[in-house]
Amino acid sequence: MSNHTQVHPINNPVFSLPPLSTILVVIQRRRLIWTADGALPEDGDVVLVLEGLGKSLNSALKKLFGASVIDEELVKELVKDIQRALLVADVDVSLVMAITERVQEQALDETLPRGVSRREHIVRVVWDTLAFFLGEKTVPLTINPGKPNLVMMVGIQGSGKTTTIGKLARYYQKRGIKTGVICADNFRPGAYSQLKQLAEKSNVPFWGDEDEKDATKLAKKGVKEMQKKGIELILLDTSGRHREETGLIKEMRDISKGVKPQEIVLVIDGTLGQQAGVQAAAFQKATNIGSIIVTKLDGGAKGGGALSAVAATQAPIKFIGVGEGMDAIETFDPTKFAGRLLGMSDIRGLIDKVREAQIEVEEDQAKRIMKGQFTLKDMMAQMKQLKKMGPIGKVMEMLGLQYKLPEGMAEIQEENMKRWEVMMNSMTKDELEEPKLIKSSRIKRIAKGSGTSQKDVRDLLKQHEQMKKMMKQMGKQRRGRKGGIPGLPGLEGLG
Ligand SMILES: Nc1nc2c(ncn2[C@@H]2O[C@H](COP(=O)(O)OP(=O)(O)OP(=O)(O)O)[C@@H](O)[C@H]2O)c(=O)[nH]1
Ligand SMILES: [Mg+2]
Repeated sequence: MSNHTQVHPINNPVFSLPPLSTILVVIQRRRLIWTADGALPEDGDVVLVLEGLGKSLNSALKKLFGASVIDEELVKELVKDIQRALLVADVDVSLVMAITERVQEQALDETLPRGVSRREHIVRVVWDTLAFFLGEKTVPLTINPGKPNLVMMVGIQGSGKTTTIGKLARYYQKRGIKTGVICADNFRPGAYSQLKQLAEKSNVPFWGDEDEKDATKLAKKGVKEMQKKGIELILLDTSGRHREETGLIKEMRDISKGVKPQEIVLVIDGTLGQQAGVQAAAFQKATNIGSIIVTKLDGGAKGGGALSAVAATQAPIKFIGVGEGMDAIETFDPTKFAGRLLGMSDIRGLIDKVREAQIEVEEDQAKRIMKGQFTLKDMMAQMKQLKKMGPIGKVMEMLGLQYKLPEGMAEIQEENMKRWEVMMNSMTKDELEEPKLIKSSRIKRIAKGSGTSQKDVRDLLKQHEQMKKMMKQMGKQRRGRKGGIPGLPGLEGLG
């Protein structure tokens, strides 16, 4: 879990630095440090689903970043650490071997892409490998808007079908899809009222009939009712009746024949560990399972095993359940998920973006800046690079930066950045290299030339000075290996 206090500097009275320079510094800090010595975020965005697994993978990678030399020995150690982490998370042994072999093979691969450090390369290999073994990226449920789309949930007793239906109803309702739920579980007492309550909470129509004993008839009637209401997404809850698959699969087939769902979703309990894979395979063999939802990944230590085992059956995992609450559901994106396991929210996205924009900071430049030699020209270059990477808010997200900008703040900062750029464009080359030259007459000239006020120019200079100081400090801390920007509560360890 993140230990960041979520006080945003802007809202923090102790914090006196202008926010934009701070944001720039924080963003640059991460990039520069990656470039200068390839450091990994101290804890990053580790709001983990599989906390244990994530922590141990993260600390395995940290070793990599702490090491002074990267050689075969170190890679072997890293591979061992990863193996241990995966095995403890109940990942199947053969899968663990396959994963780590791949890492070992590629980690010391001689040809590094341009501008990628060995450390970055290894992180990426680990990342790619995990994502690869977690399966393809899937799309959420396929829904044709304006038409009734019937999705049937199946799964053994207690796997989480009813809860998941409640979550999905809310998820899709929020996204503007008219959603309704049907209870076709005439087996478990209380099934009717359980779903009814969930539906009421999420404000979606519910249909059920406690007196109807035939599940197929129940389902059929329900679907008709929902169609009458013009419901676009009909979620059909079925009974889990059995602890094992056989009897359940028969009932499932009967209902499915009766109502012809667009998609059958198998709900599997993630605390089953590797056994979840066996179950997924059995269902897949017997019926036309369209997708899988793995639940209860918030709890037990076995989630890693469950996920990887289910993924290994090639069944598309579309959502994961991460709690009992109605919002505790997430779409499953292997790449993102692997990143979270490693403690970074989207390193691949970042690396790709950096490549795209060709904004590799030269190592020399990074080191120079962190020694405190930071000119206005550097600042301008950084802003330009930042702009190419996308909106500030998005960039921060990609970097796994914890704090969220208050509503509208990213836009304001972008406006500020534009103004800075105009001012800098009115400066001479010498001034950009040596801001100390900029005294009052020059300030006047720059303000005039850029259509801004003298105060604006002074502000810019002040902010540049602050950034310079902060960059230098961060360089010092880096050398002393202690994170944190002074005066920036909640940002400790972001480098
Ligand atoms: N922690 C956690 N609990 C969950 C999750 N999903 C479901 N549960 C819990 O698991 C239990 C069973 O969930 P249900 O939704 O009733 O399961 P079901 O598959 O409908 O069960 P039957 O109708 O008896 O077959 C409930 O206590 C849920 O709160 C999850 O993602 N995390
Ligand atoms: Mg149920």
